[in-house]
Amino acid sequence: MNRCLWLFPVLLSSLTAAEPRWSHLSSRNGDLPAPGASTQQTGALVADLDRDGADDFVLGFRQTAPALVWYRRTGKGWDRYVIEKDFLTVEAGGAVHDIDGDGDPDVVFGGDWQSKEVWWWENPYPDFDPNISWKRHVIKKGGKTQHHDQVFGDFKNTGKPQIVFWNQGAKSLFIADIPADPRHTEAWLFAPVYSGEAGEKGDASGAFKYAEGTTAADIDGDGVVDLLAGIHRIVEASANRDRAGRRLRAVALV
Ligand SMILES: [Ca+2]
Ligand SMILES: [Ca+2]
Ligand SMILES: [Ca+2]
Repeated sequence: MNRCLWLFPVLLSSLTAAEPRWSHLSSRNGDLPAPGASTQQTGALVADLDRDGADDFVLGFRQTAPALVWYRRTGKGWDRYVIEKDFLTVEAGGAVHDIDGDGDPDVVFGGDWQSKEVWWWENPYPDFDPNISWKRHVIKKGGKTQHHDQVFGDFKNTGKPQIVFWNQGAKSLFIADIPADPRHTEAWLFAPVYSGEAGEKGDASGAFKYAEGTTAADIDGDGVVDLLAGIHRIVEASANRDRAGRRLRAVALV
């Protein structure tokens, strides 16, 4: 009993210490620079793009240019850098990975219902200029529209991550290996991980009836990362590999 009594306040104090302290910062108050004129800020991605040990973040837009803005963490606040000065209709989502293997994290975003494209931007580290766009490359062009959510992970257990992205217009979740020379490969080869219904319900009016969401985690603890998407868990390829197509198997969770 004494031991329990002694542990209890220790637990309480550790829980108290772990509670985050939140501060509300707003461009309206001048805490951060305003991103741009678009009133639809679709994508948000956290990553340490300048590799200084402090997380930065990227916002995506789809009404007016610029399409992507990076908020770079500084000692005093945040500096605004334009990653994509042009107008694109960026969808919610975004992913980060060192696609070209040069040591810095590159970023991915997909187009919305008006776009058939998925893109990646080449991080120019360490030569950053707030007003010079990063070089944009095409991962997907053509086919169906809307690409709401992407994730990187070594789902095939090959030793090198792949990208998985939704293509809501195709009712499909696609997987693509990173090409050997991604800087000079426009439009990557991709294959469906899953196609069909994925529990989409839509809103009260019947609109927005599509599945979305992607994340990676080793759900079954076998050491190979699994994919969670929509309401389905997609198990890793190692156990269910099609020798020719490497298609993964979808397992409905609910
Ligand atoms: Ca940083
Ligand atoms: Ca890179
Ligand atoms: Ca697993």
